[in-house]
Amino acid sequence: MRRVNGIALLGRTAAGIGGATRVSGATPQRLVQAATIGLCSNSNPLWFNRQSSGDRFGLSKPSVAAGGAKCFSTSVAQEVHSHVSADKFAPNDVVLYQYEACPFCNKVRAFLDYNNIPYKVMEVNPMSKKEIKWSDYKKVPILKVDDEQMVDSSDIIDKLFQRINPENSFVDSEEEKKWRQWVDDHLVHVLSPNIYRTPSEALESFDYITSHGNFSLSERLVAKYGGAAAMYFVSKKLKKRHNITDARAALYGAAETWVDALKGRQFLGGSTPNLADLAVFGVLRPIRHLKSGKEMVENTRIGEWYSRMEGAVGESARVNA
Ligand SMILES: N[C@@H](CCC(=O)N[C@@H](CS)C(=O)NCC(=O)O)C(=O)O
Repeated sequence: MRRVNGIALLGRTAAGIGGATRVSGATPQRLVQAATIGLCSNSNPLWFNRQSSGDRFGLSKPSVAAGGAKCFSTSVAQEVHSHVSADKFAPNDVVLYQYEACPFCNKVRAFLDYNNIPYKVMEVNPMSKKEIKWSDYKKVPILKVDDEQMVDSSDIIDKLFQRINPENSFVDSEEEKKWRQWVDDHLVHVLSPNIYRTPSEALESFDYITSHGNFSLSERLVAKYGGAAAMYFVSKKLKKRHNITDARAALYGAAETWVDALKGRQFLGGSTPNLADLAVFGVLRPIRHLKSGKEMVENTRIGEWYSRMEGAVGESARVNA
């Protein structure tokens, strides 16, 4: 039984980086499903080194203010985003239940960070999931906004966007909608075959996942080496499932496709990022400093946009780092 749980853990762990599907058992199939999700993470060194881009929306931040845990300047981007009403959305407590390396969780974090909505992170143990036992929903991300539970990354972002912009009925443009969907349907599936492409890349990925996730010491060791070995093989199946013949070519192709979609604009949203920009940035951020992410930046034109996004998103709004 312990062994079964251990394998299930590896699958869920793998899901942290590239996956989108529930992995609750020990079968290779489930490992494959898990690995389709990819990296869910937010604490690469770069994340913490960014300059604060200010309280863009002038949102009050009661949890931060009250706890004094973190200060935000109200400078640079506030001018750009000051059209958003300051006092329409001021939750007392925002908690993100997540896996650090999960791309869907990273999408949500990119949105929260960009909008300077202070949030706490509750890192979920992928094996026991005890942190989300209170919920009927068994995946991450789950966002608790005061007493309200929100699930599914895109739904969470839609809801938050509406709360921030109550006067604008939420109609994302066809273009924005199309590229947000592309992230979920295509981009996330390209991640796992890349980050587990070779034994050393699989080990690098699991080193990242296990050092940033919620694991006991013994789970960490099993997950790191066992997971890397398992996912190296599973990633071959994933390639087939998603009709990928050359993982790097698929990643570079996706990056180039995205740059083409920008049509020379700074962001898909024009002079400021829209929800599609935030989604692409969110799912790429966990792989950015892995070998696959570095090579993607070296070998495609995505680097400039990515750097602009880092600047626009600014530092993390997480309050319990
Ligand atoms: N459509 C969901 C997908 C969420 C999802 O698949 N999350 C993965 C982690 S990246 C998960 O929780 N899998 C179930 C598990 O780990 O047991 C979303 O966008 O939030």
